[in-house]
Amino acid sequence: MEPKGDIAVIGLAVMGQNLILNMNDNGFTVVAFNRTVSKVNDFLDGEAKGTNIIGAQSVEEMVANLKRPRKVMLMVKAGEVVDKFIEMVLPHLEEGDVIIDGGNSHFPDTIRRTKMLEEKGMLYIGTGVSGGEEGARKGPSIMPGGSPKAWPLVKDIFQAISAKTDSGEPCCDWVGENGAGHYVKMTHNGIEYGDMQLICEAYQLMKEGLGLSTDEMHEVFTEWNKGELDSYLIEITRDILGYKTEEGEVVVEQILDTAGQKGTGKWTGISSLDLGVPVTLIGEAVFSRCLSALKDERVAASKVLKGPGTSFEGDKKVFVKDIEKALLASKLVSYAQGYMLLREAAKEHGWNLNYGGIALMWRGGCIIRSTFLGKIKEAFENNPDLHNLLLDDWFKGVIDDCQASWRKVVQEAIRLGIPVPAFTTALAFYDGYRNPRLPANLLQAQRDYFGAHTYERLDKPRGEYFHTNWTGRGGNTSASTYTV
Ligand code: NBP
Repeated sequence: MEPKGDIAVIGLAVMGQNLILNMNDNGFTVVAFNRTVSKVNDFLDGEAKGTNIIGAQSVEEMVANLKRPRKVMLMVKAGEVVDKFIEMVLPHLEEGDVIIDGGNSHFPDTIRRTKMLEEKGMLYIGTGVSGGEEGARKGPSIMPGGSPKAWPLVKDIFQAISAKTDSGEPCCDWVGENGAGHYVKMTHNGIEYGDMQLICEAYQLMKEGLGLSTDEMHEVFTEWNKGELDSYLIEITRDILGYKTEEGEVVVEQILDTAGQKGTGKWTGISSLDLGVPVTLIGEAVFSRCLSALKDERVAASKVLKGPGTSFEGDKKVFVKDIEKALLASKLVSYAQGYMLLREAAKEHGWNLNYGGIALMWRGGCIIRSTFLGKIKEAFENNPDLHNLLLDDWFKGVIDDCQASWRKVVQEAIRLGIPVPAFTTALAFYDGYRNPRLPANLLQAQRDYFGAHTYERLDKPRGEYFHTNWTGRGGNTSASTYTV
């Protein structure tokens, strides 16, 4: 009998099951497999009952049910498990077959796996899938990269199951070679960390600084979601603040204030340090989670360390509007930094990234989805060579409009002793980026003073290096290998 399966999915946890059901809804025949095989039967008897989904009891049976070229998608825990399954599946595949990793793999692993599989004549895709459980079921944002020849083989399936923008475009397109898809997903998650941190800072300013109740803040977020900030994260924050148990308990206020993390924000920070890109807002967002995790230390310190002891004295309504503008301006900086990172990574890895297309992929289905992403797409449509989003007319106009409020919010937060690291770093980046003369001249002098690291001069061509014998004792020999 001819095999019927269009694609196999290994991994029947929340993401795998929902993606399979989504594929089935879109008319594809999916073969399901899982390490714990009993879960295959549970799935077929439960959620998958009455569908065309085929259950496999072994890798052999799974592969035998697939049409050629075979497509096997892994939706399993990232890390060694992916390598283990590749090893298990590989002997049963033939040249031109495709293995797809849809988990949150780290991009260097995807680069390595693509190379290894291509050397064996197979094709590989590493794809970010964003949107959580609901996205997987109803339409996630999908960011595939890897072997370019694999894209036409999976395009129909991926674009059919992906989220769609309001104008019906799929939130899924080819990102680039080897690790590009997972890199873009990692950056997405980093930006998600930044957006969440900004929202949390706005919440703390309103709660501690202005003394607003959760009901009042629910109203504020309801309003914000009707304007430029309209986004999934503002929407769920509105709902969280409005959520009460039957007994009237405001659940968010009962939650322990220590944030967890799974590593994608940290990976983004590490990559930005490796590439020398100042992605400061995501860095602060990761560190803020780390600081929150020091709960016991913070509680102890709160009894010893004093703040300014000041309180807010202005017009609360006006200040809430200022916070909205500070949030928007900071968010713009965060996305500009994220795109700076993508640009540098593309240069480093030889990826030809479609920047507007990436904004479109994030437009629907994923956690950072927002109307504002349409503006990023427009910015790259207007100028495909745009060097920095902050230089786009729309971005510049918004920052001009928000700047006074942004500065007021940061000043007031500092006056009140309320930590707003993401708002602050965004503003510091903005002021640094627009400054033609930073104090790095002094820094270079210091480096040259203690380590003879040399410096370039304003009045000489770039690439010509000078050393000063600052103390009269150091001599005129400059360092060639010692770098600080
Ligand atoms: P998990 O990340 O919890 O992984 C569960 C799957 O991995 C199951 O099939 C499990 O098999 C298998 N597995 C594990 Br755990 N250890 C294994 C091992 N040592 N050997 C073989 N198989 C093993 O599932 P998920 O939350 O559905 O996520 C799947 C992927 O998608 C992950 O990479 C995740 O980071 C990514 N992702 C998740 C979300 C989300 O919202 N959850 C969103 C976006 C992306 P078993 O049933 O036999 O234990």
